[in-house]
Amino acid sequence: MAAPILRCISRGQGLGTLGLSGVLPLGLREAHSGAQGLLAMQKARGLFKEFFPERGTKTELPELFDRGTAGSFPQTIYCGFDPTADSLHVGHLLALLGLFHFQRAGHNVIALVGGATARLGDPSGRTKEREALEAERVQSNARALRQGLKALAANHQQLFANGRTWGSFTVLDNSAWYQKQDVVDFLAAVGGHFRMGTLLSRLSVQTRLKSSEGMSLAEFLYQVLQAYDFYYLFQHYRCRVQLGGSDQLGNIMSGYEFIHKLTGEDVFGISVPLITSTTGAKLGKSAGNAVWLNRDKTSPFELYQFFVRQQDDLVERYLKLFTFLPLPEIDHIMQLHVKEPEKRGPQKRLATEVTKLVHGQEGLDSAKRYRMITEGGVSINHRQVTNPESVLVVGQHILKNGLSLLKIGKRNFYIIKWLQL
Ligand code: YSA
Repeated sequence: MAAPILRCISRGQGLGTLGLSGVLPLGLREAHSGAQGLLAMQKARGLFKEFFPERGTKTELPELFDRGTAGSFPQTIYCGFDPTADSLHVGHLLALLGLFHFQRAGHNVIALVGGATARLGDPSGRTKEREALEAERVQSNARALRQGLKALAANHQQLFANGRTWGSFTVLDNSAWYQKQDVVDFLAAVGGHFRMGTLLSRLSVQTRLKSSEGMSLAEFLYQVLQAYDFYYLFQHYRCRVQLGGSDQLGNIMSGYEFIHKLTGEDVFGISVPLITSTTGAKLGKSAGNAVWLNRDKTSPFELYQFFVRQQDDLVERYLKLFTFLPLPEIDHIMQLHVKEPEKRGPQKRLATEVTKLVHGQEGLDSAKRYRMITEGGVSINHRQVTNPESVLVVGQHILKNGLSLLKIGKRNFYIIKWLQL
């Protein structure tokens, strides 16, 4: 690495005075006026679960994000995603939504692809070691994840920004700073700042050490790399907050301790709750129950169906977590649901909002077309077609005279004339 590994900002040097300039744009005033700040609002939605370190979360952390208090605006927040597969999934989406909320409030966010960390495998929340991934595989997965993150951020901007000024969305890959890293230099500079007792005390490590399989050194060192990333982003991007699922808290704490030791500065961690399946397993690749965001792996229709099938007891929570709908509107949707539960209004709204965010209007339209077919809303030549993938058969769907009679819904009839058969 060309840059020095540790560039120490002297203890006590404040980062809290980056300057509050300009007038609050209208969109932000709308979103953040009133007594409730950004963090309190997201806590009320159930999106932000834990804040770290405890002692800073009553005053310092909220003040970082709310204009007019501490005066350090905008902040930079990051969340990491390891490319262990070639697509993001619904669990990742929740962490990404956490970043989007900060971006909407005018802060700069970084989605960090773990092109280096994925080679080691994060032991957090795992009972078994990850299958080792070859470098080329990780590289191509990382490329796919970077694309996926950028596409989602672009959809988000296009669908919701409405000319408002938001913070930036930057995609980075930690292989950029580990690729040329000399291992001896790294261990000599960084290793001395970590205490074995603290590293060993992490739940992720304890769980694995107690398992029959034990834990590899590569996995054990994972938290050191994630801690160093936080430090790197703190130094280069003034990033003071790391966001992640609850399973990431141990790794985030390691980053906090490392940065605090070196610089005397406080940084913070925020967690989002883990989305689980009906059996309680964390939704993701490891449990084999991932709902992917890449349409080649999970089609827009399947994504829509995943959300439309959610039970009544979860749907309100998911509307708060996975959509940007204001809380009063969600209340209203739920009140209507009590009167007409058979319409599954909240489920349809949830599925619509998420599918549109992930796949855009075109993806949502395609999901709805598929849904209409599978629900028996389409017939060709008076025969219902319920498989959207079914092939048009000459003589059955296309009559000898080159015509088809298409019926969509109850009232829409079309005569199709095929020019070439
Ligand atoms: C983080 C920071 C770094 O500097 C470097 C790498 C990382 C990646 C991190 N250690 C990790 O392995 N994350 S992950 O790829 O497994 O998931 C990405 C994010 O989505 C994490 O914050 C994770 O907690 C979250 N996530 C995954 N499945 C989830 C979920 N959040 C909610 N519900 C789920 N089912």
